[in-house]
Amino acid sequence: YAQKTDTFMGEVVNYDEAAVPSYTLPDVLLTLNGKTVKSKKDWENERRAEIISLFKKNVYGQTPAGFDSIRFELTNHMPDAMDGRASLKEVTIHIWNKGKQVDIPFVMFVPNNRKKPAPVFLLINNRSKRNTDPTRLVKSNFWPAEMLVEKGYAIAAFHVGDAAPDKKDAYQHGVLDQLYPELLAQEDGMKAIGAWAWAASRVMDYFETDKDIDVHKVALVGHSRGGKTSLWAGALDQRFALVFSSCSGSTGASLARRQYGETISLINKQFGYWFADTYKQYSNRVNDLPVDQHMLIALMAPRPVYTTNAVDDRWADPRGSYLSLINALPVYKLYNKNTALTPELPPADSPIIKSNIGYHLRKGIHDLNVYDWENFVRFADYHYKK
Ligand code: GTR
Repeated sequence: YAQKTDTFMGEVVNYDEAAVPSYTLPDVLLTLNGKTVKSKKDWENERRAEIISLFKKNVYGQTPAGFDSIRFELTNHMPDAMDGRASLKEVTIHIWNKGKQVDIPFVMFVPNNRKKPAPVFLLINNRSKRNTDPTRLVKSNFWPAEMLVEKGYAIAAFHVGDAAPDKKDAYQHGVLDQLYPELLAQEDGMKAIGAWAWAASRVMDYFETDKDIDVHKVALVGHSRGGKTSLWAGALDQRFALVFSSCSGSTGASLARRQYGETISLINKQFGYWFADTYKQYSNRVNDLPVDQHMLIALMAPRPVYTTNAVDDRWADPRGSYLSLINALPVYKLYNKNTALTPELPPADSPIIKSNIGYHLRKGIHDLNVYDWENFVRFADYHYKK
């Protein structure tokens, strides 16, 4: 017996499919001045940029134009980590803008047994740094580094807190107040998620300088709030070849208009500091939002994208997340990119791998675990033809 409603922060939370209101999604191919996009050229030259600016203005906030300089400092290098199977690199990225500086450290293991630069998975880590322990005294299913190395992939991670602390009273202390104070003053300026996505792109800047890494095979992974971020970062920065989003839910992969589980109103109440202030105006009028999350998925096209849900994670609305994928299909079709998506949400533990849009619904709770990573690797193997 599953409860059909709940209350949280003074609001009713709907978990009843029958109570999902009827809604009309904004047409991903229809431009603001009423033109239907029919070619990838029109998509790329017109509608794609329009959708990015709608997400900036109304959801995730405006992003910075650039910075004055960047430097990568190798702070630790162990060529014989993991019993000789991998090289450990710890790098600190120093970024300067208008005389101020931010340091973003990250950790990476690169497999030693290879003849070519390695493809890499970069995790946007929103949990404790213990999960990405460079010493490997702590091993975590959230970042199963040994398994990735064994399968021929490099694995890297940075922590969100080094770009913007994940706290409502402290998120500004980092990228925002140091480098881009003007964005903090703007009603539609980016906040924590914007800063985390920006940091993912700075790690990408580093990969472009490291001959051990195949820059054409950089996969971005995020879970939950990190999964919202991986989608937004993948939309903004097309250097990411593959994007994985685990249990990202509201303002990630799930359609807002379904109002199932976490709503815009609830996420703004609890986590307003992740999004632009302008997002608050949609708390009680979701149907006025000029975007919905299928348009975020569409921004990945023609690159492969993979999202997940967990059966017990109704808060993240698994069906609403699957419907985002389905409603992003028109853009993949412009590129003649086929998918193996079934019209309805697939059963639990039946991953869709051989497809430009991949998906699985996993049994169990809201998490990112070895089962998820194993399927991410299968998806990458398939697309990289390994
Ligand atoms: C929840 C939040 C979700 C999701 C999650 C997480 O409390 O409501 O949107 O981001 O946290 O990041 O684990």
